[in-house]
Amino acid sequence: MSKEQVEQAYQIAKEKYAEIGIDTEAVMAGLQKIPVSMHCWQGDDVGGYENVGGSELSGGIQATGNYPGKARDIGELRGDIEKALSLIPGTHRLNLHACYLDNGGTFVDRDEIEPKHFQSWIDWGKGKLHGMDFNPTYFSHAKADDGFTLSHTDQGIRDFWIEHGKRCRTIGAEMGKQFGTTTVTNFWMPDSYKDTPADRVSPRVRMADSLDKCFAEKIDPKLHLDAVESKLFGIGGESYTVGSHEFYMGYAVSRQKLLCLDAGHYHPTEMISEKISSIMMFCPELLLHVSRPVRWDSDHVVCFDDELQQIAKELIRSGQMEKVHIGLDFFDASINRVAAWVIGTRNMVKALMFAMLEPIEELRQAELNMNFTKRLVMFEELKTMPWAAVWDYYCMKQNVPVGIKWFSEIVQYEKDVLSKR
Ligand code: RNT
Ligand code: ZN
Repeated sequence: MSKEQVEQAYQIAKEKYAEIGIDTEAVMAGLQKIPVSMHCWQGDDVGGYENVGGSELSGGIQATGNYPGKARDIGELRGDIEKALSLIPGTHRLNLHACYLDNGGTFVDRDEIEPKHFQSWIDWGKGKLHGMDFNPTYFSHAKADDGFTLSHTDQGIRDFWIEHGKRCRTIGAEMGKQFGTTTVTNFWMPDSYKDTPADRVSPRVRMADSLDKCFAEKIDPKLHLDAVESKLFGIGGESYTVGSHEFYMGYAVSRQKLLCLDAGHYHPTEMISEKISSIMMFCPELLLHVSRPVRWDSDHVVCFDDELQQIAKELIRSGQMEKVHIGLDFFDASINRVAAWVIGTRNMVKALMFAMLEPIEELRQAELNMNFTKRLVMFEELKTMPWAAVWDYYCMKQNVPVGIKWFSEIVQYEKDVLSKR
């Protein structure tokens, strides 16, 4: 499509939306202000650069596939992230894991990391990113090999991981300070039993106690916020997960922390879109790990499916986007990794735009009047409104490729860069 055609299609769409009371210009202006936190770990299959040549992934998560071209070092990863960001409309955030530290080639253990090990990331991100988010890495480490970290029976191991958590908060706060936007540091621990436990209580008591120790230091919430992430099960931890949904919901509400809802961490018919409104009533803010579960895997590339659309609608309808932090969490090693980032992140932004194009007041009114017929009629008609023309125009205005054109850039990048690795 030529520039003129994109504009023509947009003009028609703009008029159609105006008829139902939607100002597409305002939608685009609003959309531009919503950053998505793109996760660094799609680029190298969650390996990190703590050890030369990457680490063995543990903690019940798996990146499957062996597509060539994975980023072998920080430089390659940054290049790949830059390529992905150049194809995604808007200004976004980068979500880093502690194991992506820049240790200059000398091993630095998790209980020794400092802001200086992330300074090169911060310097690189300035001017490119809206900000950074952070995660302690409680997996792929000898002290996590038996499946337990902060809830371990051994006090020494717990202390090691508490120290890691504290240091990660300091690093997160430094990122928040240097970018001038709030960094969310998200705690996910794989602690779990493969088989039925005799005691479900004690590990949870130890986990809560360790987390309280990690969070003891008060940090300015403008710079930094803490989040905790639950999970249903992991590979090798099928029978009992210390950090279940109930555990973290109770923890987050009682400590006024952010709860992280990962779309892949629930029973197959349980949807996080249904949970958002309740969590926002009782937690100060909300973190999302937008992902896509498929059978046992919780981390497929985010598609423009029903659940993504519902998630975006719940967020936008809440009218409290300032309390929402949108992160992505998927890792697919079976396709071009840069393309995976672009597909998932563009879909997230696209779903937000689709949600913003909804005449929510009219829908609410129909519902208040018990006019469920009108509500259903409107939902169905909205699906075929020309929202894609608004999306194309938004991409054009943001100077990123329109439609499938972004993919030719990936094909070229694979030829020029990825295939030479
Ligand atoms: C694992 C959690 C967690 C990780 C990342 C790498 O099941 O979803 O968020 O995916 O920390
Ligand atoms: Zn997650």
